[in-house]
Amino acid sequence: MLLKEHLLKNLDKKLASLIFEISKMCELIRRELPYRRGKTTMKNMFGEIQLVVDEWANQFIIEELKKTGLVKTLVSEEEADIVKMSKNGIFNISLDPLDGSSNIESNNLVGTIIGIYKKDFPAPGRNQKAALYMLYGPLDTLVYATKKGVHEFLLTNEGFILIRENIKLPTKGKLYSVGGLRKDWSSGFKEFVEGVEEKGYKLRYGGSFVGDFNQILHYGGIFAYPSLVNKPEGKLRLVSESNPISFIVEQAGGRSSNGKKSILDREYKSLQQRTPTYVGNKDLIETLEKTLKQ
Ligand code: FDP
Repeated sequence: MLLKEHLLKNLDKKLASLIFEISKMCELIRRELPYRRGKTTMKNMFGEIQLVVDEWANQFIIEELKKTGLVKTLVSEEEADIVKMSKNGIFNISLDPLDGSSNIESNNLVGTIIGIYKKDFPAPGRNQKAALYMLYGPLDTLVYATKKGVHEFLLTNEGFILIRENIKLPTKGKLYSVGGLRKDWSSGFKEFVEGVEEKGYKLRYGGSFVGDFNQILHYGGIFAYPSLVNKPEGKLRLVSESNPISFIVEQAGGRSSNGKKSILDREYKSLQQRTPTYVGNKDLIETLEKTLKQ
């Protein structure tokens, strides 16, 4: 089944149309990746040097979304403020145009992450109507989630075709994928990681949130970019990165946490806010929360 048919069968027309338009943008980003290489001289609001492709993908998605007339406002990792889109738009969008940019040079996994809301920003992630990511990898896949389930599509010459419907995390996970330097982890987090190592979970960390989470969705386990001693909120951006992935993992029967509660229930004051991010199988997240509390 093609993505368009799947969307129209399961969602209301406007949400279906928005997700389909986004999938076309991701397809074009995929095609442009080889031609948009190198660094700009600009920094984003997090002080990170923007790559040509980051900058381009950000502008491209914003312009294309404006054309749909469906989007009222947008927040992006590459924009300091809320971007006003179409007056009559009904959706608000969070965007990470190219997640895992440090993987571009070495040709490892990267992706695009999007959260879709009807509520205006600032809105906790729980208010998302849908979330999706596109993984630019050996295969290009798009995973979208609504409250009706999580589905995966493969980009082919015929378009995006359904390869997995109603994805649920495997009951018993296999992997752990953990960012940050071990010396900067809290003692509770070190203890948790030692525990999963003892239980035989295998370490697989690639340095792109989309890629690292995608393997947890398929094989089960936990992804963590933890709170660090000198950076208590960790690295990942709450609005553009952690909220959409948390929505997807929870719809797939897993859990998200900032160490204390679901990331989706975090209130926030600034678009720049970061959050410790733990996503994966419920049992592991529960053990982690208990260990961190001690
Ligand atoms: P990147 O800096 O390459 O854009 O938040 C962005 C992110 O990648 C995530 O995709 C990834 O999980 C994490 O940062 C990687 O950080 P480390 O380089 O510290 O491992």
